[in-house]
This record gives sequence, structure tokens and C-alpha cells, in this order.
Amino acid sequence: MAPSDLRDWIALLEREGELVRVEPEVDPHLEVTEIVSRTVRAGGPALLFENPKGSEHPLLVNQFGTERRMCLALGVERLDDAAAKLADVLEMQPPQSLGEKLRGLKQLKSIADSPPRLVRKGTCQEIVLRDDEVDLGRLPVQTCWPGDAAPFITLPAVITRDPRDGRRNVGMYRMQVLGPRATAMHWQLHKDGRADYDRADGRMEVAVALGVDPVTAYSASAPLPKHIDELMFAGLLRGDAVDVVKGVTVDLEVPAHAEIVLEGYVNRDELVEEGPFGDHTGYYTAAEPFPVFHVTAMTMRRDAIYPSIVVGKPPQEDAWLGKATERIFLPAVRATVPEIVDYDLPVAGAFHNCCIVSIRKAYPGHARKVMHAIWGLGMLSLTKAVIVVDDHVDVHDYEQVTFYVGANVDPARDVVLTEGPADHLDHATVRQFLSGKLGIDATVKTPAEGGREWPAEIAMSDDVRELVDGRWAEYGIETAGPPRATPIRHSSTKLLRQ
Ligand SMILES: Cc1cc2nc3c(=O)[nH]c(=O)nc-3n(C[C@H](O)[C@H](O)[C@H](O)COP(=O)(O)O)c2cc1C
Ligand SMILES: [Mn+2]
Repeated sequence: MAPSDLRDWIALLEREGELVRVEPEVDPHLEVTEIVSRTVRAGGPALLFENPKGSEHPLLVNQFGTERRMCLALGVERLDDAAAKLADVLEMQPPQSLGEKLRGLKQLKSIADSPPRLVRKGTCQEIVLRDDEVDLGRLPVQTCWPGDAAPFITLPAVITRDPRDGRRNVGMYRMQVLGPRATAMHWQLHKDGRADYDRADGRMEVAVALGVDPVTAYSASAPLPKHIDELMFAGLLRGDAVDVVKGVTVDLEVPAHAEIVLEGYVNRDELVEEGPFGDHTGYYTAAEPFPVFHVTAMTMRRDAIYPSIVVGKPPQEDAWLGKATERIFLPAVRATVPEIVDYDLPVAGAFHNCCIVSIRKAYPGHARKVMHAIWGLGMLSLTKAVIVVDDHVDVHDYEQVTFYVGANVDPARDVVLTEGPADHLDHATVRQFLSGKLGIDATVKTPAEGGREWPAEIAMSDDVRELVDGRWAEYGIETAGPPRATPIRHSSTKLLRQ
């Protein structure tokens, strides 16, 4: 079972040897970033800074920084197991047998149990500060990079409601501290919180939960369709509903076990210059107008722990939040485009710059069809470059992918250039929000696609591989790792006959 709140999560991390408490006073202004960057790069532990300079609240960072911790957070052995939970729901078919009926009932129950549960009291309201009692300066908010405009809250779950239909949204949008009771709200153009704001007349209430259980924190970063409540999604992933309580000054529900909650509002058209901020693009994003969030109440647990994350030039801690999304959303991607076998969003490509996708190719032009499907699919639409390979290629093995991009591509025939929406923060595009798109078809080309006779790929025969496997010890050859048989690659020769 996934952890129920941040304390439970910290206890689990400690039991698993995945957390270090840092006792000396450390400055949230830049110093924490440099410590975390080194720790992340070394695959090191989560860090609980017990004495951040200038604050009484401990600062938790790098909770998601390795694959193992991301799996622990989700309560799974492998990230693909979290995807399986969702695949079950997506693939629900009318049951054929009694056994299937029972399984179906269990799945229905898990969906029915996943909406948040409204409870009367929450530890997040043990301390209630209102109006001018609120002082964001009490929190150890990090200034991450030397060029950042101010301290930024980097791991918030921002809760809004769609003014038209009342549906909840939870998104992770950085918040620049503007003063004791105000921040900026950096919801970008394509995001759901931004859509709620764009639909609001006058004032819109907002609540921000800080220090939630790790599945809820992850869910705030997940690219769900607008009508899906991230708290319900978190309940489904956790296998247990998220408890919520009513806010004290807003008509919004907030996670009952959050460490800290900021309640308040944004006004339509009250904007402030937000940024610069050293972001996951690896560059400082330029200052741009974003709404001002006014805080009307700050509620807390006693001894509240403040959560943070450092983003910057990849890889950083958010790499694993992104990889979790890549794995968890594979079943949803395949539900729409079933010929997709697998996909990979390279961390170094900041996720939206590149998508490698393998397909079961069945007809001429199929790779192009899949590129356009990616460019039409949710947040994947912002992908700048799509590389398509055949089903036998391991999309996570960049060396293999590079091999096929070289060997199977005639750039005059196999490169697609088109246009589409661009990530809000992409600085390289000619115009903001709009960019070129690059597609590379690295599949085997059939004659119908202008392929000449495709030669056979080199591979050792099975009997010799087995022979050498059996005799390996005898040869007395020392290798660094266990000797690997040369991978077998099967090109789809069937296609060549089309
Ligand atoms: C650490 C972190 C920081 C993020 N900061 C922002 C941000 O400042 N603005 C933004 O629009 N998206 C940001 N994102 C991405 C959004 O959280 C993500 O797109 C999410 O799907 C938004 O929720 P929504 O789909 O309900 O809008 C961030 C993601 C992570 C993991
Ligand atoms: Mn959403």
C-alpha cells in the first residue's frame, strides 16, 4: 500500500535507508540546491534538512530522486506495475465467466472507492493563521538558482474548481513568493488550472497543499484530461481514497493530512511579472505576466515539514516524476493508438522535446500516422521530435535507436516537418507557443513506401549462441559484467513482400 501521508512516507524512507537527516544549518538560498544536485546525480537519498536557515520548518527534498523511491512512493515493484492498475480499468470488458465477473466487481469497487472522502477534521488544520497572521517568510522556501527572481515554492498541489461545472483540478505550478501573503501562480497556457482561471469572472478561489502523500503529489504533476480529478486518480493509484477537509476561508476541499495549506484567491487580470526561474528546460525562463495569488489563510500541522524540489538542467529529481508518467500513461496511449508497442521520453529531452515510439507497422505510411497521433494526444501534442521505430527495437536503448535512425533513414524520404503547439517555456521557437515538429521514420520501408530490397540484419545463429553460452566459463575470458549474448533483432520481413 502506498504511504498515507508525508510522515508515513518519511518513516518508510527511513526504514528503507532512503533518507538522511541533515542537522547543520543550511541555507535554502542556493546552498540546498547545490547539495541536492550533487545528491541526485549520485543516486543518493532523500534529504530532510532539519535546520534550514531562517525557518523553524524542516525542508524535505529529493523524495522522488531515484527509480526505487518512485516505486516505493507508488507502492509498486516496478513503475509498469502502477500502469497495470490503470490498464485494468481502461480495458474493462463485459465479463464472460463468474471469475471474470468477480474480478470486474473488484475493479468497479476500486473505482467507486477512489473519489476523495470528506472528513470533518484534518491534521492540516491543527494551526490556523488568518489574514495578517500569515507570513510565507516563515517557510524555508528555496531560491534555487543564482538568477532566480525570488524564492519559489516548487512542489505545490494547486487546487481549483472549473467555474462552469464545478469540477476540481489539482496541478503542480511553481509559485514565486511576492511578499508575506502573495505569490505568483505560474499555470502555463495549456494547463487545466489556467483554463479554470480563464473561465473565471472576477475572483477565483485557490487552495495550495504542501507536503502531501507522495501519490497525491505525483498526481498533481500527471497530465490527466481536464475532466478527471487528480485526487480521484490519486485514490485509484493508492488503492485508498484521499481524505479531504473543507478549507477554513475558501469553499474548496484540501487534503486532510497535508503539512501546510495556503488558501486564497486570484483576481482576473491582476497580473505580475513572474520569473526569471531556472527551469527544467535547463535555462532561465524569461519574466512573463502571471496571476497574483493572495493568501487568506495558512493552515498547518504542528511542526509542519515543507516539501521542495529542484528543477534545472536534466537530470534532476523531477526525472522520476516524468518517468512515472511515461510508464503510467502507456496503457492510456495504447488505448487510443493500439499499434504502439512502447514509448520513451528521454530525460535529457526535458520530456517534451523528444518521443521515441515503437510500432507494429502494418501498412504504408503507418509511422507517419503514429507521429500525427502523438502530436494530437494530450500533452504529448507539445512533443517537438517524434522518432518511430519497429516493434522489435527497444525504445529505452538509445544506442539501438540511434542505430536504426542512421541505418533505416533516407532523410529525403523519411523526415516529416510540420507545425503545432509548443511548450509554453520553449525558448528556441520562432514564436512563443507555436513550433515546427520533426518526425523521423526509422522503420523498415516497404516497396510501397519507396524502399528498395531491404537487406537482412546480421545476427548469430541460435545454435552457436547456445554453444557459447554453455562453454563460456571454459574460455577463461574475464568480462566486467556477466557476458551478454548478442541481442537478437527481428526485422519484420513480412513487410518487405507488400
Ligand atoms: C516539479 C514540477 C514543477 C512544475 N512546474 C510547473 C509550472 O510552474 N507551471 C506549469 O504550468 N506546469 C508545471 N509543471 C507541470 C504540471 O504540473 C503538469 O503539466 C500537470 O499535468 C499540470 O496539471 P493540469 O494538467 O491539471 O494542469 C511542473 C511539474 C513538476 C513535476
Ligand atoms: Mn488536470
